[in-house]
Amino acid sequence: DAGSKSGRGALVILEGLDRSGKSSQCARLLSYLEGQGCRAEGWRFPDRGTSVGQMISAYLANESQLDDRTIHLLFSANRWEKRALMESKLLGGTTLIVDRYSYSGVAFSAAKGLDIQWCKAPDVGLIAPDLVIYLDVQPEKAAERGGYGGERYEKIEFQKRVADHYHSLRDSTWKVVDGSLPMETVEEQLRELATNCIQKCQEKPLTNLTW
Ligand code: 2DT
Ligand code: MG
Repeated sequence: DAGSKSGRGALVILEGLDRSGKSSQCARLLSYLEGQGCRAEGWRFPDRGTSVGQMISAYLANESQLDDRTIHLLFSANRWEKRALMESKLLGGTTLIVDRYSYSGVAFSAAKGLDIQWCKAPDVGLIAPDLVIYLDVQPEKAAERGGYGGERYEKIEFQKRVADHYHSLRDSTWKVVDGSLPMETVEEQLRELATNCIQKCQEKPLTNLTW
């Protein structure tokens, strides 16, 4: 069963544009897994609760200005400062459902024009996800969903470039889910993907992100 104490937890990442439904779906998936007796936690990046996270949050709110490479490295540092805890949770059998990870890091910074290899480099050695679910929503559709919250990056032209970069990052660990389908349909697909993943990776060792 998905909640077996014997194996490690799974690292499941949700990625997608702003307003693609990631946060709602993460919450729904988490409560489903908990209801199944599976040990699971919901995480998100940026984690705005740390001191690095507070610098990121101020930048996103346009309360501070930072050089593009500097903010990129802060986003990466914000994952590095959580790596040890992430590893111990996973090895202890807790599944992590994570709203954004290194793919957001690369897609958003590359959309500003930074070199992709340069963007990938600082995240080498973070824990590699077992599953990346990309919620695929057209930038125009995402923008219609109650609009954006006014943070930096929440502009349609920018989101289109982010979408292109996400596209080029897709690899074998990715599952693309049509995020424009009804919420319940998306939810059902995520349940199935996550449950399969949790079962399959129980006996697999953790690996590091190499891109
Ligand atoms: P939320 O709206 O999900 O809080 O994200 N971002 C995120 C980056 O540019 N680099 C990163 O490494 C991460 C994790 C995406 C806030 C914004 O931060 C962007 C949207
Ligand atoms: Mg946002």
